[in-house]
Amino acid sequence: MKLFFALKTISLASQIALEEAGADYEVIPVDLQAGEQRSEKHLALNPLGRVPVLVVAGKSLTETPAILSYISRRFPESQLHPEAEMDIARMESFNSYLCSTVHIAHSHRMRGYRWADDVAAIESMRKKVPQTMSECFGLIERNLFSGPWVLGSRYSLSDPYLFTMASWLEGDGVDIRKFPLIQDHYQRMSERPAVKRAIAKADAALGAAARDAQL
Ligand SMILES: N[C@@H](CCC(=O)N[C@@H](CS)C(=O)NCC(=O)O)C(=O)O
Repeated sequence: MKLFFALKTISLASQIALEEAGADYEVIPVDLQAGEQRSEKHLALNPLGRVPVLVVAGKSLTETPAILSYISRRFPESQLHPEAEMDIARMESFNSYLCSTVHIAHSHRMRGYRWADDVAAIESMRKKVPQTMSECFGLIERNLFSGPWVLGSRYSLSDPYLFTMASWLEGDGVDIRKFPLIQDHYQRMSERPAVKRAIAKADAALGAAARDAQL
């Protein structure tokens, strides 16, 4: 398996899940700043021009909820997927909220050009990000998060997904301390060996890519 990723993006959630599952995979950096996501080569993998892309036996999988779900089913022993139907539905509901609402709110900071051409409109969208991200995380803290993990006592795919988005809060102008449950979750996630391994592996791949670029 090959995971096409970029630093500080949602691809970290899939990478943590691969680490939790003990999967054998390779990470391949995509340079978003240089626009590599819009290269012919990357568009052949993901016509949307985004990361992550998980390539399995030559086939591309895109969209974080689907990639996470694939990893949990491919590695059932990892227990990343709950057994009870209602827990599975709650996990999917949470992950859908992150994908369809929280990620979009965050994207208004750097990708406002997707929704408007007018410079003032783009700036107005950017300015609203601290408010919309605070509202999203407020809802998670009050209504969606059971604790100590998203679903309660059971660690699941929702945890690396939430952790990755919580890592964006500072850059989005939101103080994580406003959300004590999420702050505690973020801290505990940071200490998980799978999270440390994922970050180290991504850093090493970027180091290698930077070295290759200099050759
Ligand atoms: N719905 C997709 C969103 C993927 C996405 O937007 N990824 C961002 C990074 S967080 C990206 O690749 N952006 C590059 C661009 O917009 O040019 C998912 O959940 O995987």
